[in-house]
Amino acid sequence: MNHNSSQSTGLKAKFIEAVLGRDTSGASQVIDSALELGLSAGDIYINILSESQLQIGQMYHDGEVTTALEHYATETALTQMIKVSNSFSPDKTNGLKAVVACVQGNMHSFGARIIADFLRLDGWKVEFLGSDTLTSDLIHFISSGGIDLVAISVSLQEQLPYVESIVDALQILPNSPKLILGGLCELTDVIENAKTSPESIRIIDSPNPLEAIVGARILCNIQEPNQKADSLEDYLTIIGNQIQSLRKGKSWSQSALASSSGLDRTYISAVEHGKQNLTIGAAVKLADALETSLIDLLTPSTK
Ligand code: B12
Repeated sequence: MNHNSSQSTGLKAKFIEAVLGRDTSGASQVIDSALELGLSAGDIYINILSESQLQIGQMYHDGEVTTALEHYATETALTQMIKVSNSFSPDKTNGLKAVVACVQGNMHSFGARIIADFLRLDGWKVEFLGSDTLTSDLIHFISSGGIDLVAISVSLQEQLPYVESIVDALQILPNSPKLILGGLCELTDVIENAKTSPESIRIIDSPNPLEAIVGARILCNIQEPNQKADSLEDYLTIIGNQIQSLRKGKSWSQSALASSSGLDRTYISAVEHGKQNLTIGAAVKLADALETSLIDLLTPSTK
């Protein structure tokens, strides 16, 4: 494990301990330490805040913590996210606007909030609506116009009819925004039922928020011409080239990057050749080793 990964693992444990001990200022101090240590936004969001949310949320689902404590944990993490989000700013804005919301009935707002913050850090102007948004109100909100992308989080099968209503409503809007769907629910039927064009909708079935960013960029066609990615394969090739050029910029062999990142050399070789769908953990390790931010590593076309 490299330096930053072991730091974030230690900080995650401290954050969970503070939250379970209802020590709000202790939890805040953990995130202050992460920022002072220079951890990247991606590292703090993914390895500390999301991981803690998953762990404490699972304790709630297993009956080990009360609803009150789970809600306190969620709100504490969300408060810290504001601080983290305010500590980083995008390299440049892309002039596009996104609305991020949880579909009607979905109380799992945490993941959607991460997507909202990652989009903002990727240069989007973002309106985040939080949990459980009434379908008719959401459609009305979007109909005001000027919105390029709608990102909807879905967690349970019973929410699918609402998603279908949103898909149908978006299709008939003038300048209809693109739509990305994600969350903890199987969504492929939505596209089949809606018979919408694949150019206007994309399902992201990965817990990796960076895949949401990539999907959004592809849908809204904001790659630079020489970086245009039409598919995941294209994107992996672009990322592979980016990692290789950062490595060569340090005059490192693949073995040197392997030892610095704690990853296998053959894995790095596959990544550089665009043959490996990077896990989020590996992306964080590579970004740390190459001394770049996760977002900059994975969205080279913003440079
Ligand atoms: C925390 C939690 C809760 C919290 C949510 C707090 C909050 N404000 O978010 C509370 C306690 C409210 C809750 C309630 C319930 N929960 Co719950 N919950 C969880 C838990 C433990 C973690 C979810 C989480 O925050 N993960 C961390 C975030 C960062 O990850 P994420 O949500 O997956 O989001 C990422 C991706 O999915 C993706 N993504 C998410 N949204 C979007 C949107 C777009 C556009 C894109 C591109 C990507 C994307 O990117 C995100 C960032 O990495 C999961 C267990 C699990 N393993 O996931 C269960 C889980 C999601 N819950 C579940 C259930 C069943 C429920 C309840 C029905 C339980 C109950 N009987 O009351 C209720 C439902 C409430 C409702 N109507 O929505 C099930 C869902 C199963 C399913 N899909 O069929 C899970 C999987 C638990 C389980 N193993 O059974 N839950």
